[in-house]
Amino acid sequence: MITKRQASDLAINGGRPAFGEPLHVGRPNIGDKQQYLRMIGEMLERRWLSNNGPLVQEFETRLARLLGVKHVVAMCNGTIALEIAIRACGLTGEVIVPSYTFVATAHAIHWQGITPVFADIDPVTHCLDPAAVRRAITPRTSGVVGVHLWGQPAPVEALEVLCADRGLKLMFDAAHALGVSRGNRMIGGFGSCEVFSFHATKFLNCLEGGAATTNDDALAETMRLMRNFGFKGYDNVVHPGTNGKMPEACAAMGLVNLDHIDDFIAANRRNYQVYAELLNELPGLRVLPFEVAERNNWQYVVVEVGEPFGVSRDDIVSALHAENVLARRYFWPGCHRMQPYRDLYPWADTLLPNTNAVAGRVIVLPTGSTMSVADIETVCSVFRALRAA
Ligand code: T4K
Repeated sequence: MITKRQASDLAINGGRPAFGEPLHVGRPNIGDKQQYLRMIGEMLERRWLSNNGPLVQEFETRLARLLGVKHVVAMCNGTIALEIAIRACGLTGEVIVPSYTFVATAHAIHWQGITPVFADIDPVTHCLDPAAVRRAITPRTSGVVGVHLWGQPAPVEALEVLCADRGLKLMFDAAHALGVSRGNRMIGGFGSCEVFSFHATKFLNCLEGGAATTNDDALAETMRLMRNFGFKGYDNVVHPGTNGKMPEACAAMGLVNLDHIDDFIAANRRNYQVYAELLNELPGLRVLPFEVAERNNWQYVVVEVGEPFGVSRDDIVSALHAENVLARRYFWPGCHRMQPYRDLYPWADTLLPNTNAVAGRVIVLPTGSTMSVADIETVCSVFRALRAA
């Protein structure tokens, strides 16, 4: 590995790439491989592989304790968990949601035959702007799905007041926000319910996985029925449902990783601090800050590129890719500019100036337990060399 890049040895200028192997944004954290293999061996001995097995139950119990929430309903992934939660909350008609999010948030609404109405974001936090939500309410609006983007809490208090005033349901896509607090309350207990993702690329992964969390007993019961075809006991279907069950092998990975969650957060935090220190000193770059008085998981290193940097966001990303640093332009171009939403709601573009601006200036950089400080210093030296080029 080459430790520092100068302008002349950048790969875009014909130099050798800084890294021999690609550095990924979503490289999985794996707490303890031997422990995982042991648990899989025991699972095979038990011959209980799915359908609310003992590992899923343990995962739900431990997560509920971590989040201080009454119910955790583990599911096969975050997208199905969103779909089930949206149905269980009784959302219909139109639902207000940010466009600046992973497309699964919008798809989960659209997939239920509901119209996602895209509201603009606050350009500083990248989360929903409550004033834009208020403007988007129509007689067909049934609810709001806020997103805690990058693990930064959405403006939960303002959204709670607004939704209570207007008789709307409120839920949150908390895919990025495991281990995060707001006002010293853990994300997981806000709104009617919140939905997490434990995809391989999330800082705590279950291979694939998700969960809906709530303090509402009836809602939890409905979601449990929905995730298992509506079965209540053998041969007794009491509710429409689907297959949203988390397999035991996924829960095993979640349990192993829960044992190491503090190590993952510590690695993310260290990485974040090195990036922030090295990049914030370059004019035109801003590393998205987190609220240090709260609990954070530090899992996304989000850099905004402004004019003074002198090199465009897309040229920086191309230069990083040439060095084998597979930085991402999440969540470009915004859901409203992706199919099917671009054709369904062509007017949305004019209503989302902050979304368009932020989507055009963000780069997400590799972090997680597989990244070393030396790797990060090299990645940052690419930015410095580009400025000098
Ligand atoms: N809501 C929000 C706000 C979300 O961010 C997400 C998911 C969801 C809802 C839905 O939750 P899930 O249904 O996924 O549980 C990825 C993930 O697939 C997606 O889970 C995640 N958000 C999103 C932010 O990122 P891609 O298509 O950009 O990632 P992908 O597959 O290209 O992976 C990123 C990099 O990670 C790759 O370059 C390679 C590396 N990688 C990936 C996997 C899967 C590995 O090194 N090992 C691996 O096993 O969407």
